[in-house]
Amino acid sequence: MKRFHLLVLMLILGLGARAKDGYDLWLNYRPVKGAELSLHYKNNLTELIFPDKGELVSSAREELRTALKSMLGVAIPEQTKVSRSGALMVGVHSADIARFIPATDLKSCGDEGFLIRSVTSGGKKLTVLTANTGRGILYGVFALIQRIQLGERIDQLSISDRPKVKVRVLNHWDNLDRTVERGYAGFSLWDWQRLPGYVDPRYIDYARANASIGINGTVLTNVNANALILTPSYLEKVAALAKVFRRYGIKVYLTARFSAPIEIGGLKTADPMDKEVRQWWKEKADEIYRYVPDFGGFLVKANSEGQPGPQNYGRNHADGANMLAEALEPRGGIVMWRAFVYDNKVPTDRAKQAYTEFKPLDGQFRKNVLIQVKNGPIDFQPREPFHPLFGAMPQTPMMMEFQITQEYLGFATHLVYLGALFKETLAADTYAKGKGSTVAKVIDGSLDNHQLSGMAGVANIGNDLNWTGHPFGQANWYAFGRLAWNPYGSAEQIAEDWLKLTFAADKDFNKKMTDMMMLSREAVVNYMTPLGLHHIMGWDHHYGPGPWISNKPRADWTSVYYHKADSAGIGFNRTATGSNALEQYAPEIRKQYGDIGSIPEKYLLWFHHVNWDQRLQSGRSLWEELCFRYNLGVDQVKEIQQSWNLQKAKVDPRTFSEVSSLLAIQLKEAKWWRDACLLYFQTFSRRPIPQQYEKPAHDLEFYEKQQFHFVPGI
Ligand code: BDP
Repeated sequence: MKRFHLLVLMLILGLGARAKDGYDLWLNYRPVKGAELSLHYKNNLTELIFPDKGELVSSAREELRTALKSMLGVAIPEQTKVSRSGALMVGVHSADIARFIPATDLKSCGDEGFLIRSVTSGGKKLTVLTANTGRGILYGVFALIQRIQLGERIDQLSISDRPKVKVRVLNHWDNLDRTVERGYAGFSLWDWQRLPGYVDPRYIDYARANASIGINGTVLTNVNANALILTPSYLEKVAALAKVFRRYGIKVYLTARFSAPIEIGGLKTADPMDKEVRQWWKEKADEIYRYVPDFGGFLVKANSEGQPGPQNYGRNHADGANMLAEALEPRGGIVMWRAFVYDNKVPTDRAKQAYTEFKPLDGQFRKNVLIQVKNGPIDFQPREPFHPLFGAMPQTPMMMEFQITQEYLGFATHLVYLGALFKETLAADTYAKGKGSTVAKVIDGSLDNHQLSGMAGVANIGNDLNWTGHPFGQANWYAFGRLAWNPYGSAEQIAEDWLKLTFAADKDFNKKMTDMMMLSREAVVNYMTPLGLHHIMGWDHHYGPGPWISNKPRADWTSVYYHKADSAGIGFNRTATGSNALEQYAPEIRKQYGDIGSIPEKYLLWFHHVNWDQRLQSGRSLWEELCFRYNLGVDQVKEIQQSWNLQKAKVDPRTFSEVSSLLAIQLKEAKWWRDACLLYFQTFSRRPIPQQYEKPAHDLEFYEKQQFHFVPGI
């Protein structure tokens, strides 16, 4: 009896084991709170009608059933026809549904959008959820479930939504041995050894989570690709995954190693102009489509960081991309060709190289090629200005690549809400066609009228029980999906929605935790790379500070290459008197950023080498401001800790203590960053760290000597 009561209590409080371990993500479907609201849902969900039986509609139906049962505590009867008020009818548009919603209303839905409407017919009130496709239905069902999770009423609905970006994909940097490059949440989810025979049910949950935020594709393999994935024994495994994901509207993509024709095809060359090579790729594409009829296409990293590519044969990126695009085109596949290229042998600023290589190729790519560009010109730093290629290639669809995994932002240990980072880039103005030409408009294709558009996020997911390592890492996965669906969405709103769905606490919690999440991104910038500093992390593994890194095989992998500290000052002069990377931006930006007086200070040292005594907006000298910022970052982590501690009563104990422990590590590491960087930069500035700040715990030598073994992610 006692045990029974405990169980009931746990159910009521939504504290089942699942709620604590984080496995259910934002889909934990807790029981609705409050009798009045429960009654409202019960009155407006008296019966369910699913007129059609397609594969995706069946997934939607299953999800809705599970969700309603769990949230309302009762199984809602299913009928073939509307028999009473409060019915919910869900189906792809058909004659049945046309009685309530005319076909013309669905024009705006496209092939992924949906409509949800409260209507009255024959004296009965009902809700109709419809779309042009099963995928639209699935997204609509998740939207309706989310409304109920958020405690919103559902009796006067008039919702119409569709994604603004076409290809919304996760990029898994997962290797075939299950290690994950730059992954900090365990090993790869893909259990290649046991596939295709054993299909882990977790793949379904992965697909559900993605579908719930509108992600419609997944690239299974690392950009540093292994050609073996394109061989039959692996394609068979890929097909098994694709089968699971298809039911949730998720297409599978693979990374294509450019030298595959040699490595697995036995050819002597991979020259994209060679007839045999071209034929090999065509046959390979046909073969893949035999295994995966709806295969999405290839993601390619070529001639970058040692990966093979068309330049090995004197050809350019367009030649390489077009060869693959041609092979995929008959079946509707696409090529996502990465612009993350730079060459140590090119004697110019690395920040300029992608633009220099790609801009002249504008207009030369086939219609089914997207150029996938990282958000900034260097490499996923805590803060970068937007990549100058956005807005610079109007004839080519440009795809965004964000990094959800926190390679440079404290791994899965630091609480950093990336919605704020993503949004900052998307909202940036490229001025490509005058004021208001935001990166979001480039990405969604609206600026230059492209049908094809895309956004990729390098996944932060592994086989950790809670998927992402840090419980708040889930918010970054969630925010990526939401912003890929709608790049104009608000980072705050998304954070708040995630908090409500995940923790189901009160208003005060939502408000305080949203503020905390928004602050977390500024905090990491301050304690790692304030004022436009970048790429000063530990060598190779990228763990912790390493501003002293120099004398490595490649100059552009060292830190001194980027911060250029000397006795006069610090920062990379990218103006006309320096590398002139600034020249790659629109005149409006050149003008504003070219001047120390008008550049936003967050980008100051990205574009200027600034004198240590230069006065900044605060009235402090550059050196003082650097000391101030590094200390501010540490204080902000303390602030985050305090906010979290105040919510103790509202979070389940397991999550509370996990986040608390991680925040304690984060604080320690924030201090480590601050002390190591300030002591190192002080050797150039030769100025004291102002009295009011905490003294570094050790001397510089101590920090420089730190060595780490078996750091995850490499
Ligand atoms: C860098 C990572 C490296 C990736 C590379 C890429 O350190 O592991 O392979 O980007 O994006 O950030 O290709």
